Amino acid sequence: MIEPFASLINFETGLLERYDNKLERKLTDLQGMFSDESAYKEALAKENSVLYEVYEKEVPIESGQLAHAVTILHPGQIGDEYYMTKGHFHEIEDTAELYLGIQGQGGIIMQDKSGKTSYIDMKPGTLVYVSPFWAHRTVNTGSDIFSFLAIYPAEAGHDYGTIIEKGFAKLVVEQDGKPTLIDNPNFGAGGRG
Ligand code: M6P
Ligand code: ZN
Repeated sequence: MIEPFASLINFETGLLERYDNKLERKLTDLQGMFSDESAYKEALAKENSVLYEVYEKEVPIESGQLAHAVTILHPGQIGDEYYMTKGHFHEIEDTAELYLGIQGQGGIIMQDKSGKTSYIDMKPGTLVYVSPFWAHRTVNTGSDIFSFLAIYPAEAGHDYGTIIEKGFAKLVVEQDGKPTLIDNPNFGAGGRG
């Protein structure tokens, strides 16, 4: 049993205050995931930049508990592709997740096991229901930080392997100054994207 508790999302800064754990994901953590390999290498040669940070409250990892975290995704691109999270299915596949946009402009790409995708634009207040069995990855399509809250069953777990192997069927890229979805030419064929 844990006692009820509260943390605080600062709507001015988009940050979670009074978090327990912080996770940083850098360019090297997304090796092989961006479509434009030479743009990736060029960016990495300059700096192993932090792409996003995940601030989470700690709850017991057991059935009935709700994990929750605020992710700050930095603005930027690798080639035409926006900075993004790794993306994952849940290990316990039949678990859903809620995403709430807090600050900035972004989007979420979701994909089921057959490769069917769904893309939803996110701004502060957008509440996305990520259905069970759907992988999910967020992108920052703005020029400032994109911050969002995620709430999910604590025991759900992260399956990154399927995404590393197959990628997402669509890439979110900037075209004519706008976020655009294009087919991932490498989908299913050993990753990238
Ligand atoms: C959200 C949640 C977390 C996830 C994080 C970063 O906060 O879905 O579970 O870890 O985004 O996404 P990823 O794990 O795909 O890098
Ligand atoms: Zn998830």
